[in-house]
Amino acid sequence: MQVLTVATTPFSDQKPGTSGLRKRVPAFQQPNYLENFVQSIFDTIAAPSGATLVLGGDGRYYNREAIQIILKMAAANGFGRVLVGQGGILSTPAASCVIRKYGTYGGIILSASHNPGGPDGDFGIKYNGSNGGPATEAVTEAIFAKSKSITGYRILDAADVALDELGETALGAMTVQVIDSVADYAELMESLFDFGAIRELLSGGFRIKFDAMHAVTGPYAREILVTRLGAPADSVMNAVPLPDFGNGHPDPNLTYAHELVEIVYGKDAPDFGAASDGDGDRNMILGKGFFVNPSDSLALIAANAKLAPGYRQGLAGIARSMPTSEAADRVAQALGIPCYETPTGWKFFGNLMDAGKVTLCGEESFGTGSDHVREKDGLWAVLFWLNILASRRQSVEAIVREHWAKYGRNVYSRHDYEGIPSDAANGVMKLLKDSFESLKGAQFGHLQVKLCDDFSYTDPVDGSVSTGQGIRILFVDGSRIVFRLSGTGTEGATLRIYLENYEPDVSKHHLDAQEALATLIGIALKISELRLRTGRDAPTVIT
Ligand code: VG1
Ligand code: CO
Repeated sequence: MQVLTVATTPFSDQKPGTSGLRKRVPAFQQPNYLENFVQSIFDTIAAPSGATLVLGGDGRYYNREAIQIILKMAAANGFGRVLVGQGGILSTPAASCVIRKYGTYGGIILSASHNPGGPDGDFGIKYNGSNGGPATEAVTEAIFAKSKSITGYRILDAADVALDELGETALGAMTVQVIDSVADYAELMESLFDFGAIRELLSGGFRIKFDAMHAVTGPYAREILVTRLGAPADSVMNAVPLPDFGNGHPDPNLTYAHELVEIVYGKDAPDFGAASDGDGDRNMILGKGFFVNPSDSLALIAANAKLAPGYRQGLAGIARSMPTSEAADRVAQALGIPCYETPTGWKFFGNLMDAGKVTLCGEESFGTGSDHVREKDGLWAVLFWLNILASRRQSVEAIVREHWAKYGRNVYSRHDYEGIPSDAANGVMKLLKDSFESLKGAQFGHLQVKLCDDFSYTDPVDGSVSTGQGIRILFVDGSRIVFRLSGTGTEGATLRIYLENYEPDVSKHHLDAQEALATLIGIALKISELRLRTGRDAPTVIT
């Protein structure tokens, strides 16, 4: 078998976004497109000869083809071994778990997460370091810089490797080891949560429904919820991963997981509902006819953490992304532990976890996780909730309402305007930045603006600075409006508006979030001229 050095020229559009490089499948299918990016990763990380790499993806269209290319390139670039999930499948948190467990030189994860898949859908790739977490901003920037000057890549001229049977195959001087996609992850979950108590809860008639959305978590949920915890088989729906996710949009929110939402709000609803996204790192939690806001979920897990065996010793600290509500901050304060505010994206949590500064992390975008891996983890959050429910034996809604009564309620919502023209989105952001001076001190009814800025973050561990992370309009009473452009979309721009207001008064906790946030929503629309500039009169998704 021969190592080929293939001459190539750079593509100008390989800048990774919030979570790796995401593009339409046809973009990745261009000759040399994937190869250039992979070689840029390998050149940047400079793994020692003979190093081990983890490789897997969420099973979306082009997963198998991409894995074959990357395996042959890894062999040609001096890796000694690659651990590949069976059939090329590894959820994002499982990949993180495997990297950590076997101490590999990081891994490559193929996923466009919650974005739709299929021949015209999205594909994505990212590198995670040896701590199991997404590459830091510095590494990401270095990969991008390499991609702009690349002149060639190395690939082994070899036949495809069989990926459906467990075991080892030689690929040149490298070994490809096909591993069980679920086993290591399931074992880790069993070490963190009280499976005995959850089994008892489930055998006592507590009914659950988990929607895998035809994405990667199907096999994980079956093994853990059905086989190990004894839930009836029909507790897991859409459990077979499909390359196009059954034409769905594997994003676990109230809009795209409507099939589950209808069940949970319908007649004969189960006691607990949950869903995960394309690559298994997100989670949506529902009770009987009740939606748990992801920011509240983080706070609740923090407040109840000691109920789970893996967290009995307590939490070192909590971190949340800036747009995530401050509900977790209140719990941290009560527990006497620090709470960090980072930019959006899991890569900012890695340093804090590695330094032992935080145990739990979360984002408003249905992302929750802990230092058991270095990614957010959908099924982990589901199991944490089941552990809490098994201990407390109350309904989901009762637990949330009790939490609000104790800490006050951080009323929260996110409005997404998806697929708007980039010019219009940039215009809104520019208008807001140009308005900082005039907005400061401005009065809107009973609300007064205290401060406006474009969020910037200094990493407390390595001192690196990340600027331009979202426009914040902060009010004197603690309410907030945040405007951000998405870094994960592949078409046009997605503008996100995050709204938050603190309500200590229990008698107002019954209010619907949209109702309670109506004034802030009005202010956000007014100061951004959003309707005028985008022609949209309603958000695409409301969370
Ligand atoms: C979105 C979310 C962000 C999350 C990111 C990756 O990013 O808002 O919180 O970390 O997706 O999640 P953006 O830039 O589109 O707002 V995943 O599940 O796509 O890896
Ligand atoms: Co995801």
